[in-house]
Amino acid sequence: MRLKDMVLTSNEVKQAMSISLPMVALESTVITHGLPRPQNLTLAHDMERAVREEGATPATIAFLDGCLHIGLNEPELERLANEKEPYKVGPRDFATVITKEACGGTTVAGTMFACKHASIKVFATGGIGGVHRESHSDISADLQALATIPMIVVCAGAKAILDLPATLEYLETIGVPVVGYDTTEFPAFYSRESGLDVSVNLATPQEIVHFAKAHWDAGMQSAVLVANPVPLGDAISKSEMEPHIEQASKDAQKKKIHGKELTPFLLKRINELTKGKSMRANLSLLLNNARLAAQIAGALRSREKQKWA
Ligand code: PSU
Ligand code: MN
Repeated sequence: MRLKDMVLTSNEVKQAMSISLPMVALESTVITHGLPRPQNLTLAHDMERAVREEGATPATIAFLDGCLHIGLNEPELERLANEKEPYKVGPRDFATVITKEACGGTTVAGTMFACKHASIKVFATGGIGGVHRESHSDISADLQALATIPMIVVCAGAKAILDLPATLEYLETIGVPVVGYDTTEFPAFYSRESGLDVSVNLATPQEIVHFAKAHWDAGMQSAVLVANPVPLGDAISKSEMEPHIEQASKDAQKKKIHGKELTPFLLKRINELTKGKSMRANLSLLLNNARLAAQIAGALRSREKQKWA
């Protein structure tokens, strides 16, 4: 059996693809592991709505009963958000969920792999994974996917719980350009500032598409990472966040939490320590990224149309 035999594409996505409408992929680990219930389902709806409002079609990607879904209908989305023990599905877990006929949320890396299969070029997430502070050998599979799958990924930087300088060095090593959207500073997820530089600063979706095309025309096979800072009103300063992140990191080490449990544990613990403030920033940046990704998908479509006109 080939992957295509286990892929189910929703009617909405099929129709949109048949007439080449702009399309934005959305990941689902944020639904299954990143946010508590019921905020996870509300967020999933809000992200899809944000994409539609900008004139693009959302394709939320996830595993249900061992099948890889490209686009979920309403009952499927509700089921995923309420699933008791969903898997967190990175590339190494595809065979596990397929053979167990299980359900799971796809990570950034897992979602990118699905996008490659479905020929979706634009993807929105919250923050990518990277090199962890707790252990430099815990490097997210997201980085490997960014190195090898040519598409545009919109995020609010890497998650602040990571070692950001090490993550940026790694991105440079694997040839992934980091585009600051209207900023020269690499955003740090909850915060707009990190003290670290992006590789290029671009101000419009059209410029981002132009840049990505140049990257791929030059023969590169890697992704273009767009870093979109969290909206001002919901941003939390780095100095306010840092003690909470350090505390959460200490707690994780004390509890010997590692591997795929580490990121969900840290996000949850930080939400407790900030009394819900970090989750508000997280929700806000997710919507902001969905909007920008939809605008980029629109610009990409316009450019392709011009090319064939
Ligand atoms: N962004 C969020 N919340 C999340 C994630 C991203 O706002 O929960 C998820 C993504 O799916 C990402 C994963 O791929 O966290 C990274 O996990 P790890 O460090 O184990 O690779
Ligand atoms: Mn990890």
